Amino acid sequence: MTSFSTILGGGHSALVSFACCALTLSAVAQQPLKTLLVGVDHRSVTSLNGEWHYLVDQPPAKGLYASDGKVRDNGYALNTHPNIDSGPHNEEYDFATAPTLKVPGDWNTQDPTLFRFEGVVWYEHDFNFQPTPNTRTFLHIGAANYKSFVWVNQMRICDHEGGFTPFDCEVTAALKAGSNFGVIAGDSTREVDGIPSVGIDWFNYGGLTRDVSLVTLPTQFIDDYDVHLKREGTFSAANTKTLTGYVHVEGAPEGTPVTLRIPEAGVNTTLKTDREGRASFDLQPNSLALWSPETPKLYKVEFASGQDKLTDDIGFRDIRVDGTRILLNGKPIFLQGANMHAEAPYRTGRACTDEDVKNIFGFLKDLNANFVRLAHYPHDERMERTADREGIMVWSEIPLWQHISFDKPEVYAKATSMLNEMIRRDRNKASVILWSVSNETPNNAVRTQFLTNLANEARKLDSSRLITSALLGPHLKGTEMVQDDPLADALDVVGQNEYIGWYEMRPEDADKITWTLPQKPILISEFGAEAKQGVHGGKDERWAEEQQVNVYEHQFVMINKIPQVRGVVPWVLMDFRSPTRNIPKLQDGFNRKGLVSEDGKKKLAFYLFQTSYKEHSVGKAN
Ligand code: GCB
Repeated sequence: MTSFSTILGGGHSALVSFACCALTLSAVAQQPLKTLLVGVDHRSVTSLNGEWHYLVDQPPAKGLYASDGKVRDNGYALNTHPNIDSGPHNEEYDFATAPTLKVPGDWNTQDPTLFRFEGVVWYEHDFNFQPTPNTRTFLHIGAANYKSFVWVNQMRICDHEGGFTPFDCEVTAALKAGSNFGVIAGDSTREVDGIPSVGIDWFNYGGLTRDVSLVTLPTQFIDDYDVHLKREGTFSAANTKTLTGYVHVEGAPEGTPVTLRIPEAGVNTTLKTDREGRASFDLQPNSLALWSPETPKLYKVEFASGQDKLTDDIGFRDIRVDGTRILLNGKPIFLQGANMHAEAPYRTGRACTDEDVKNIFGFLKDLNANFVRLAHYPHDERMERTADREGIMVWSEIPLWQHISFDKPEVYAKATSMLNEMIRRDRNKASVILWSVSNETPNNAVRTQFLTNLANEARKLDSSRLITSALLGPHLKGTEMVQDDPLADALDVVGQNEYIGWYEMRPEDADKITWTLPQKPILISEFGAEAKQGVHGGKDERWAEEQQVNVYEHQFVMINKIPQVRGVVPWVLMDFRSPTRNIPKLQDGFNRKGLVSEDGKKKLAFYLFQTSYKEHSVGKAN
């Protein structure tokens, strides 16, 4: 069997650990597997979404943690029904009569008493299951913030750390015919050595925030694949004739056949797995229509091996840097974008439904955007799927935000795990053009080494995309800005965040500022000002929509003078909840730099961008 560390990289085991000891392994034919199944949303699964009973385990969370900090397998995890009316007295909890939360969904916006709760909440769900011989079943969790501990029928199945990426834990041995139950303890406590660390400018929504399902597969199954346009030294029509990649079949002996078909491109080929279960290929399709924002063409790609089959929708395109230009399919592009947190429009809470994603893309399309930075962590997979279909290019980032413990090897292991999980989930999405390793980190040698290693790790995992990070600073010297952060050397595209006109100086000062920036493509990855929707006033009146417009107008003057700017990404598309935004009546717990309010009302600055993007009046592709 392929070891887990082979599948997801050595660091991953630090994040997802498999609680083998609680299982009766003698009853299990194969070692249970923890993995990350690619394309789960294109498989037929048993959804476990819906109502889950929940119990709050207030700090110090004695239901979950023993006094030595170890996770207890003999507490709430057992889901025993307590003796409430008669002795002997035992643990005082009962899932059966507990209220329910909707999964997927954060707990904060579903129970008013949990609005600001950061800690441990237990989830329990009863479900029916009929095992099928010669299959393996996985519990798929789209994301759970921040740590998860999983039991099925009292057996500890797996743990996971990281709030924004999926994981799959094998439950074959734990399931039985008929009624079953799953118990998941979620701990959203912020930790200094977590990623992110304790200080964040977004709401720390806790819980099972994305889809949960059971995925039943044949004993040998396709768990990972990568199909992309081969990247030649230069881009030309002659150089776009090869698709390259691999299909990985878990549990497959060497020589196992794998069929790869792309009917529309005339591909129908049988590959063979190697000793690792991986079937690599280079193949020549009929001429391909390349994916682009104007023509977001997706092909049906069919994979089959033994009893397993799966069809995905995949686009093919080439993205590269040439000097200070970004080329998509050989053509220089300018990214007209917006930043977005995974905040649900209108209803608030963590975005996780088709409706949330539809609303977000509605704003982007209306803005005439061709690009979105999904800040500051991987979002729901629906976002990339929609971006693929709608022709919106994507920046995807791990939650390595400002200060984290760069000096700790275990934190590096967590970062590589999150990077692995992000890339593995989305490497087949044509819309994703940039992997970001971090946002606004302090400029020092330890940090630079950490992030340079991480950028190289990202390249090793995926050599077909561009690597970026959002840098902060430098501070203004007179009217001059000189960005000399050495981290830029490790990046293909440099993100520059700056808030001239809001956190520093006056809006009109931007007109006179000159920038010295690396000779690489630059994205102005954050800029903006707060405005409360509906507040009107003079152009210098803080919190007025007119002032936000004024800041952006002066920013445009400045940006248009920087030759290597290849994209603008205002902060931020929509107002979002943040624990640090506490000015009553203006912020009320929201960061108000949105072009749209959280209830979907457009501010004046939205229309400024809409027009500028329509007329392509900010920035140049060349
Ligand atoms: C930043 C951060 C972002 C904040 C934003 C702000 O530089 O990258 O996460 O939310 O500024 O509004 O201050």
